[in-house]
Amino acid sequence: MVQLTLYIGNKNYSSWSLRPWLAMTAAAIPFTEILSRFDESTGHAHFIKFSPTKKVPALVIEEEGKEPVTIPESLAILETMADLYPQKGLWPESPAERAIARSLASEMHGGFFGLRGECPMNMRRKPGAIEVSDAVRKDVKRIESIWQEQLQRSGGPFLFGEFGIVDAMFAPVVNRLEIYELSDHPAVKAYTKAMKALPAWQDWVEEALKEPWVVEEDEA
Ligand SMILES: N[C@@H](CCC(=O)N[C@@H](CS)C(=O)NCC(=O)O)C(=O)O
Repeated sequence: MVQLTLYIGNKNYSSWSLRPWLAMTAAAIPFTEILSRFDESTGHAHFIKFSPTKKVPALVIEEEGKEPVTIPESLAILETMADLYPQKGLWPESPAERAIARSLASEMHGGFFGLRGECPMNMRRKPGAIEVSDAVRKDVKRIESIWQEQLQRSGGPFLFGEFGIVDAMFAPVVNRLEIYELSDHPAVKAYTKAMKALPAWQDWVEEALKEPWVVEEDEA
């Protein structure tokens, strides 16, 4: 039997931590969570104890008789969950749908730099618009079109019907679009409603709101 330990940064701001935590929690995959706070004063030097990239999230997989394995990349953690728990349906079943889902998850993982850079995830922030660049507006347009197309194709409530990896990848964007009032597109409204109804999302937010730490650079 495998033992999974997921290291995360915090719940208010750490968007990369949210992704695997949300998917693993929503899919009822058993894991131990270790919250290791950011420490800007040292450049998060202590992360090196569990993450070779000095970033979170990091997943440690322990299996009897084998060397522990560490995965310090969110999308690779999610892929590994799909491998270890194929019955959880974290990717769509059909190869063609799975290919589209993988493409969208990769697009999120390796793109949307405007939105990610200017509009940090912040669970406790009250909604209010900020000045944003054209790059952010372009990212928002692309996200609106992905969500609209996928909700239409799948019938919702998530991008491929049931909640899966691709939804975990886009989850932090739901918060960003809402708190910076970046979109009033109907697909964004519908998807936000579905995400916020997820018990795993509600658990994450509840715990985020209890955190006292303030990261100035993430307070846009
Ligand atoms: N490509 C990584 C990105 C991870 C990442 O940037 N994590 C942030 C927190 S959300 C971090 O650890 N930042 C600390 C640093 O950059 O030193 C992934 O997908 O997991």
